[in-house]
Amino acid sequence: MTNLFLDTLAGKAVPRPPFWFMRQAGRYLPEYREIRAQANGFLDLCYTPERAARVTLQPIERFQADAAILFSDILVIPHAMGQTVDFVEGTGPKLDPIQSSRDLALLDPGKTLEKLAPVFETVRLVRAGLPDDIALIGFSGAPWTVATYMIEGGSTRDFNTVKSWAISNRRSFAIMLDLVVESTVMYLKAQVDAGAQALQIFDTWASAVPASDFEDWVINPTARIVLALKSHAPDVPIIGFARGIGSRLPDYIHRTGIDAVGLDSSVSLAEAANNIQPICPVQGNLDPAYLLSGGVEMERAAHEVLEAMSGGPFVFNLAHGINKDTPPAHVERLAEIVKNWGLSK
Ligand code: 1CP
Repeated sequence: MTNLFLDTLAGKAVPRPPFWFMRQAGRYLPEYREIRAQANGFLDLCYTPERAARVTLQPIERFQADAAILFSDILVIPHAMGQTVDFVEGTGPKLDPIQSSRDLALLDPGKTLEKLAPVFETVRLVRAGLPDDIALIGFSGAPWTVATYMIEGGSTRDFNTVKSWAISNRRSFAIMLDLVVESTVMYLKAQVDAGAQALQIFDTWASAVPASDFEDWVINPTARIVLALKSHAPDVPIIGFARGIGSRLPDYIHRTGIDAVGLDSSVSLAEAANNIQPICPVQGNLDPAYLLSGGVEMERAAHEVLEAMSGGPFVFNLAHGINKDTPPAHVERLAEIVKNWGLSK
């Protein structure tokens, strides 16, 4: 049975590039909003396997992506370690921020598997509901990105709180990254055991890290997760997505040990084809603003990405998550463009 997504990540030749879209399950879909409204909050949706499995499968039913991504969130890790995490309607995540080594001492990765058991059940339900030619992707946040929420207490624009805390409390910050690594390794291994066939590690805020701390805060924690997963499940490919790191990409790929890399839209197609694709399979990188706009501009931009990247191992995706105001018809049209790619040649 061919599986375009897994074959591509394994470096095999495929008839057309596989595709999926970051945040393909979510608020832009009316069928998502319907299930979301039945849940008692966002975390309740993540922890109710039947509902989480249904929203994972919704984009597959609507536009037949080549991969489904588990419906969960990167912030279930601090939640599983005992931090208070809440998703406030309209304002995003709110956490009781970690401010001292005393707060840190309260975090316990030991309950990760027990607390996240419903997520693993979601993975089993989704895998059972998917045909063999559609892959199931598991995921986590990278330790740096998860730590930004744990210390800032939510989303931030400037990262001043987390960065100054990390700089003034280097030992405590290293301990905190260790705790996140430990919990994340258990979380990802259990996703694989339940049926995830590939993993993506989201380092959405990697660009905020100073070059002098990049090794300690981004490379090393990610490399430790990759190494642990490779000893557990050597054949499960790991995609690293460190947003906005530009010229640091080759170093990030080589030194973390990831199998494939997600690219944001600041990476030009020439740069991707000439300098990144020779290192490993790439995934990306249509800016979601083109998907939001739709029409001929979206078609042209999508064809440009396909044309530039199809010479090597390539998974078509967006440069970051789908905007919540995106018309589902635009997403269906984009899926059609990728599926028809190559047929007319
Ligand atoms: O109420 C809702 O429905 C909330 C919206 C929502 C959704 C649909 C949140 C809250 N999380 C999710 C699901 C989600 N989150 C997925 C699942 C599947 C899919 O992609 O279809 C994934 C992979 C994530 C990952 C995630 N969560 C990231 C990394 C990827 C990215 O988008 O950069 C981050 C940073 C988060 C944190 C988060 N979760 C939710 C919000 C509003 C935020 C904050 C984002 C921010 O700070 O800007």
